[in-house]
Amino acid sequence: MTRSAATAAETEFHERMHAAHMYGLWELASQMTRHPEPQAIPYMWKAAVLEAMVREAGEAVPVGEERRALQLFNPGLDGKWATTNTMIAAVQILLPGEVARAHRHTPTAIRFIMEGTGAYTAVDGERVYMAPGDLILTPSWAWHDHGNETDKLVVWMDGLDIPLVQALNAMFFQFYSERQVPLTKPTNASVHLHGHASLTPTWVKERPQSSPLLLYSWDKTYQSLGTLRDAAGDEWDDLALEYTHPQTGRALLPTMACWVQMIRPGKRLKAHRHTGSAVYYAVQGSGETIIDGRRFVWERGDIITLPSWALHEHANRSTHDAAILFSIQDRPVLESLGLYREEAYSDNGGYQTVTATFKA
Ligand code: GTQ
Ligand code: FE2
Repeated sequence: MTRSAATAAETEFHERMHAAHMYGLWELASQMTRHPEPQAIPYMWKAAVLEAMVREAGEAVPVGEERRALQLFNPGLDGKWATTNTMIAAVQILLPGEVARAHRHTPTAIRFIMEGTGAYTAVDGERVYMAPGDLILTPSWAWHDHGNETDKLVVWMDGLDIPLVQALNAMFFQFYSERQVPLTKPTNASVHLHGHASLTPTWVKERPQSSPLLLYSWDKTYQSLGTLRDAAGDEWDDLALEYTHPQTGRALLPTMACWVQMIRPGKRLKAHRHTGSAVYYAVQGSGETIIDGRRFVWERGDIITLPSWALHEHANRSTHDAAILFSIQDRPVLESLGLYREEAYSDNGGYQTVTATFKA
């Protein structure tokens, strides 16, 4: 048999095999990558763009059935509803007097308040009031609506595990029969019950997978960061604190962890990489994060997405002011599946060589 005849026979066999919905492993070997090769890319949404766009949405789009939330699409993910492979981040605005209709869904949500004081999210009949820097949880399948009875707009970042829930074919969504869920608990009830550092009420027998504490106030968070100002910190993340489930000490949510980290003035942290993706929100100060050799210069209000296994290192650009990053991470998923791995970067004293600077 000639070489071209063999190739023709081979080609014909492959065509018939594909038509029968089969592929040879020899055709797929390139997908068994030596390490993760995410399709999501590192990207940054600048505060000025986010703020202008979300305000414009406030004028152009009424708050109808759906929430007025701008979903941050990762440019590497071909129009998929995703900021990382597992999570979506969004920026939501609620104008004075508005209510976002009550609903529930299996994706879990967090809100990190960017601007405005005194609006609320009601979660399963409990109103949780917002102030800048507060972290508010909406566990999977909990009824929720948002309301703003103040005379100023409120803006927050949403973080949800929507792409993960979609990949698992576990999406459920319902509107509530009325616009808002009747209140059945006092305001901030979860804070009164569970918001006592290291003191957990013994009579509460439920151990929900998501934290029963729905509000982590900026006051307490900032105070903790301040108290730790002279602590050792971490070589890669400096003063990084994980928000914890008050009963178990574990991640806040089964699918997402939340961190807040202070990078002290003048600090340049070392590079590392790990499985799992993250979305950062710059709460305060200014700094830079080098991701796979590219410099992302950030300031207050910017949002940055970090794909799995990307090398990254953070630095504070100021020598006198602290910089603070809030982040959501899918690490609990990787950990519970035995897929979490991390690796310190050891070349060049632990610092990457910068080859480019990010521009949107
Ligand atoms: O505010 O409940 O960005 O259900 C996406 C889905 C926000 C919300 C989002 C949601 C919400
Ligand atoms: Fe929702």
